[in-house]
Amino acid sequence: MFKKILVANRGEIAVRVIRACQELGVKTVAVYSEADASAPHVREADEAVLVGPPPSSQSYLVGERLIEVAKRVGAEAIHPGYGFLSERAWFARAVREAGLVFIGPPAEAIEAMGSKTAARQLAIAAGVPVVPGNTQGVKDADEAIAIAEEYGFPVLLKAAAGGGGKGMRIVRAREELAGALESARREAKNAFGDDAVYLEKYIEGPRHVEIQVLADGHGNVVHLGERECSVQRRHQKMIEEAPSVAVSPELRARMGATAVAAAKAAGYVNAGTCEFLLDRDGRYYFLEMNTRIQVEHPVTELVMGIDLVQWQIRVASGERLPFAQKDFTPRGWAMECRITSEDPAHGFLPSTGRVEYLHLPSGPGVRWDGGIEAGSEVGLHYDPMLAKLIVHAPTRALAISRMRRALHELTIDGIETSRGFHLRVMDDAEFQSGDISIQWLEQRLHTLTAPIVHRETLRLAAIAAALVAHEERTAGRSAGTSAGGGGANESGAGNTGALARAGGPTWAAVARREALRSS
Ligand code: MV4
Repeated sequence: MFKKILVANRGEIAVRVIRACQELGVKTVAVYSEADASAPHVREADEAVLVGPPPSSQSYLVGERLIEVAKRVGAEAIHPGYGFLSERAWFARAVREAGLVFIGPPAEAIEAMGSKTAARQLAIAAGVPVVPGNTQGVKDADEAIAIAEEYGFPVLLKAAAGGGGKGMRIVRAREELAGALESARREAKNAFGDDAVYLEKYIEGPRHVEIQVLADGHGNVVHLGERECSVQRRHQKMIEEAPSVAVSPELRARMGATAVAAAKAAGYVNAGTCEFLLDRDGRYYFLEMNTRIQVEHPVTELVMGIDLVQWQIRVASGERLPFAQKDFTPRGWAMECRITSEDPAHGFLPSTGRVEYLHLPSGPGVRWDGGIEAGSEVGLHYDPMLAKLIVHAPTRALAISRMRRALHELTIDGIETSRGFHLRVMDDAEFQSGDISIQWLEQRLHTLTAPIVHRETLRLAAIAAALVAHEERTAGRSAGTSAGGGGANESGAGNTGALARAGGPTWAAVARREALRSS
């Protein structure tokens, strides 16, 4: 096992990797930008090194500097987390050439999966089902029209170098194809420096289901079942769960075997994820492979009872996987809500400021993977995802109740977050039924983010306001203008207690808890 690992990331995933290292008895070195000097990942690590100014292009993305730091402090390996340098083949190669271990797949596997057309060719050669379409960039509009007519409209134009939806265009009719091809090319060129675009049949209303794989350097590859990731907005996932209501044990075994075949074909080692579209008839199509640990890995950890980040480190140090495929059957249900500094009431606009107060949920089946604390400054330099709230329960319905309970326990003051949005999803009947697709959230967004002011809520708010006003008048009469903090607290507690007794329903309990917490 390694003695010391450099964690080339920030936020919750840096903390997650540090925790895994602590449990393995491995020392950790954090790196940080000037904006992160007092961040939790810096404090939790055994050592920390400043690597540059706030913009990630001058800090977390400067691979050569991170490698230099690793060598200087005597780290033997680098864990890249997700995002940043995690899927840059050149970085994985540079780490290896510096005599260090990259805790992730070989550079060659990153490259093989990095080009979507190359990944499709590799998948087809391995007998992995892909969406009907071509595997080379299209030459021009005439060729694109010929291919589209072979498969039938609608078709989807995709950037060969792409991923994450950039350079994608749905084309529903022949007349639209030339224009769409032009704009897809422009977008692809801008985003990836490569204007190659290919074409697939467009699958309507599928689910996004992905399979976790884990491979060691001795040829052993297992899959750890699926994650359901359909609740997403603009290619940003919001809620993930494991297992998926749409995946039977039989389908899990088939999709799992497919993911293992794709991983083997790519010479894959370490943790990785194969993304699939699952259509309404239960047919599945390989989309791409994510060659990193993913944000949503905890839901798999909870249902499979395995620490994926520890196993990333173990296989990178040369250990063999001790598991057989039959060791992995999902137990219960896990669900994750991404807690972001975005304002759902205003189109998910990024929110910035200081976390003035933070109360974390706990209790049975609740896990918080976070990178913030009270006092943290949330700016615009990095991703708005602050933390993940993950629950585990025996059934999906109980996981939803548990998530609702945990979201109620969570208080984040000072910035807007996605908390309230998640509460509304948990209360949504369609979400509860599990009948969702990748289009579900965007179709439903309006109702999920519209202000809700029921007549009854208004009436209760008016009663509460009257009671508070009365309390203040009474307090003003009995206490002097220099009344101490203790007195004010007592009267506050008594007041909300009275409200809770008077009101009865949940609004009063919620108001009481929130008021007591932030006072
Ligand atoms: C598709 C598709 C429908 N048909 N391909 C989105 C990003 C990239 N990973 C591939 N994506 C899609 N490819 C065909 N032939 C729909 C999507 C898609 C999507 C996929 C997974 C999760 C969310 C999505 C949101 C919009 C579109």
